Amino acid sequence: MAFRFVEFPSAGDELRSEVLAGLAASPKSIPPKYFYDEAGCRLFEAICVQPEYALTRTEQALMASKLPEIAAAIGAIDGIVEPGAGDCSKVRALVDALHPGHLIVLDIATNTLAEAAEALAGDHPGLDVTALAMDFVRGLESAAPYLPPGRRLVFYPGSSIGNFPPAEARQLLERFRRLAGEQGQLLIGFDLKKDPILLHDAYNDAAGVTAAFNLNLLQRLNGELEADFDLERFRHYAFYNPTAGRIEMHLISLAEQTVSVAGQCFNFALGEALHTENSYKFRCDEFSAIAVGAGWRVKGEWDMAGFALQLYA
Ligand code: AVI
Repeated sequence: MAFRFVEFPSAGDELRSEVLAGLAASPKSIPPKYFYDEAGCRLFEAICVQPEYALTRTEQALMASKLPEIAAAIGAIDGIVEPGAGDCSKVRALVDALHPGHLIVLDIATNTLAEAAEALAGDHPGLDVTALAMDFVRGLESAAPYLPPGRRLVFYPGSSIGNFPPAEARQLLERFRRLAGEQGQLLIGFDLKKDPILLHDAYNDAAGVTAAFNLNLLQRLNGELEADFDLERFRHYAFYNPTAGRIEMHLISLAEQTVSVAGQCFNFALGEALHTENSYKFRCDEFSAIAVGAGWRVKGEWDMAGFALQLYA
């Protein structure tokens, strides 16, 4: 088996500076990429199987039912690159259908990525697997030396693109364009606009897993930044904002309180919101306008029950 693991300089300093800047801002916010420590990765996997969170199941069903058609539309490729691959579960079916020689997976969740990519390499003896532990939003261009020559497919499933505001989503798609290269393609999944009650319920599951995922961010800061957040004094609050076309997730302070983070004090008023995530929802034409603006050309489109996959060249 061919497997290599490269860890880029620790994201620890960025966690500190970005969290302190976000808590000092008004309104307060923390980037959603910091949800994914080990506990956060496990909670996200649990979200994906909640009955209310149809996104992952629907994407899997769409991939499973349309895979031969999607693979035919993609054609022969030399390598797949998956930014934000996490536990590498989504790319397996594509690898089996497309038989690329190379797979490059990138993620900020170092341990989850390393274990999953090594297991995937073990299951595919002919595949050359490279796992790059990095914050790809900052360091995507550092992946260049590890890319195989030839026809590359960038795979970005799971509606992760929805976690970026539209202007940043467009910039990221431009960077994917450069990453893919001349003969490159992009297969991307995104959640569609739908009944707002369904969207609301997906981020307010009855078992409270999304609430635990949101609150785990504070737990992480307690452990990694010597913070003293009292999780009992913050409430998970998520809602669909139809004007902005996005789910917003917040942690609402249930009291007037002062929290210490990395030696600095931050005051929270009663009812004050700490904004932790946006999850944009699109119509197919809205999304393709962003991708075309980023230099891509639509090559294929498949959708099912409120979720879409688009192929670009
Ligand atoms: C990773 N991302 C696409 C998920 C989403 O739906 O925006 C993250 C998530 N947040 C709460 N539930 C799931």
